[in-house]
Amino acid sequence: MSFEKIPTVPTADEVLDRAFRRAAKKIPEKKNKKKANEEFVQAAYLSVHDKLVAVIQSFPNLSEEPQFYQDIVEIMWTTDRLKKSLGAAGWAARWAKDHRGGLAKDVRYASESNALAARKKAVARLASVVHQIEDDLLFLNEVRNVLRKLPVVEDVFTIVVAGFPNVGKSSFIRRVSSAEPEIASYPFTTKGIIIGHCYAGRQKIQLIDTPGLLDRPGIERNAIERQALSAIVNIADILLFILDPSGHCGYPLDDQLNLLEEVQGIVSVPVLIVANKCDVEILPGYLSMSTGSGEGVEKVLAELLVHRQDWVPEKPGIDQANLL
Ligand SMILES: Nc1nc2c(ncn2[C@@H]2O[C@H](COP(=O)(O)OP(=O)(O)O)[C@@H](O)[C@H]2O)c(=O)[nH]1
Ligand SMILES: [Mg+2]
Repeated sequence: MSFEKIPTVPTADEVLDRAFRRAAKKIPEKKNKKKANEEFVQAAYLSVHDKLVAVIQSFPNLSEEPQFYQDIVEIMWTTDRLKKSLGAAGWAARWAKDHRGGLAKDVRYASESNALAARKKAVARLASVVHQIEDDLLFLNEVRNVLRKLPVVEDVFTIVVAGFPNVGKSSFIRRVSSAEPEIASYPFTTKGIIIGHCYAGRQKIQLIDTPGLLDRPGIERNAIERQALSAIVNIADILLFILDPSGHCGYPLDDQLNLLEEVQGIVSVPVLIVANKCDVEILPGYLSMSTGSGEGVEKVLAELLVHRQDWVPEKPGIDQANLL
């Protein structure tokens, strides 16, 4: 699923402003001031409740999404932190619901002269509760801002393309994709992640880039970057490692082979190694292609797709026939 549509999470003050604006509409039309104050409280509490419930419901249930998203949340903030903040919003929503009737009653049974004071007390308590989750709301909005820019990763057979910068990873994905690949952000790098798709018969295949994560020796990678790399690698059903023996990419072949060895140590899926830019230089003993001219590209794709027969979804989907 795409997270693009998660709405902005309001701040505590925005939740309250909205609630009081709605509540204020109740006042002028009522002759009976006590009744008006009671309805003000009812409306404000209801508005807070409904808004917070909407916030919670607009967040994806990560356990129903591909593992990739949970990994990202875990790396950036931890899923516990997210659960805690959603829980806090839920607590405030429930509080508003549970106290709405009682505090409105306080206004109703107050003396004429005390009704406004009772309303103010109810409003102050509501404001205090909503302010208690101020940081949680800010945090949820931060998560929302990252989630909505993430690439759309699907639970389909996935080819992850690795190799030094400029070896031809993006060119490969562009060449085999049936539509223009999408560029999304990956929060751990400044480079965009490229995702393309192609079809093998009716089976959808996903191709994904590893931006900015494999462009230097692993020893220079910090803990977060190692996790960020593994989140992408975890999606892979097969890894395509592209070498550029021509050296046009700017990295000596020895460095590329060292990186390859390192990558082979990280992944548990098969690794297909291909020497690119065969229009410039051929590396004996390796499968070769040119993502420039297109030579050999179909054969490489076919080799990758051999492995798709073993593919199983992360979770079995619902079989519609079983529902009937
Ligand atoms: N000569 C030649 N150049 C290529 C080939 N494939 C890609 N390039 C060039 O290599 C550069 C980097 O390609 P790109 O796909 O962006 O590499 P990435 O950084 O690994 O994604 C670009 O200037 C391409 O035009 C090829 O097969 N032959
Ligand atoms: Mg690229």
